[in-house]
Amino acid sequence: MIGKVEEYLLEKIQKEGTLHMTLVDPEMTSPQSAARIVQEAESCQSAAIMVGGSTIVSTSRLDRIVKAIKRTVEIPVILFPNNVTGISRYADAIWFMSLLNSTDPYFIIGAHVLGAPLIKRFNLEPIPLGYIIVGEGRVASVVGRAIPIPYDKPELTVAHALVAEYFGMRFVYLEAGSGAKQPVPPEMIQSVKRVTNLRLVVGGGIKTGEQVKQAATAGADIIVTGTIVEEYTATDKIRELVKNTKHPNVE
Ligand code: 1GP
Repeated sequence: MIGKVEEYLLEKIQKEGTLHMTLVDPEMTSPQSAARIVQEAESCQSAAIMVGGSTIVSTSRLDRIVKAIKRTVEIPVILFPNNVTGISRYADAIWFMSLLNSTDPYFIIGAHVLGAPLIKRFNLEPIPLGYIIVGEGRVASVVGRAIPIPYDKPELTVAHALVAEYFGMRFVYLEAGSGAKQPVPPEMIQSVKRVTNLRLVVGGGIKTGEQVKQAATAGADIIVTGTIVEEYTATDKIRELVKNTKHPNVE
């Protein structure tokens, strides 16, 4: 069943075209600076806040950060879990994500079996998502034991995305890895967009308005940036990123 947050995202994509989401990594920030970043993100029209990071183990720290974010902004807060420790009762929704190119069943289905009852108990909205690590992969691929798909093999990424679609997932995420030197290439985004009907999320290494524009033009429905807003005083940067989600096909 489609919940409130997913409904909000789908409507917003329909109306506005590509969206921007701001990712907060609880290990890289304090509750105070998370609050500052998300306030700026909301004022720059970032569509939602994602909270997660590859190596989170402290759920109490995660809870503190999510609470601080919820106190500060109205836009939805969506968990981006690396493991069962990435679940917080204070968020609105959770990407219920399977790492499709992991070599370890734990990251494909195992953590999910452990986490699902908790998600139910906390009344979090699960949004089903196929997660595919490509290119450099970075820490996400080490932690998730994935074999990243090389950038020159878009057909393999398409095959994984089709699996997500046939399994009934509604979103697919092409992840280059946080801090990747080269974001997901537009050709790979295009290939996936052409073949599947899924909403397409793209992230990892996106730092400039130009890169946002390229990903949006290639067909990304949601563009996620994390590292860049930790490095800068966020407002100008986020404004630049959000502005460039609007590509020529969209008013
Ligand atoms: C990581 O795709 C996200 O999971 C964001 O990456 O930190 O490089 O923006 P960055």
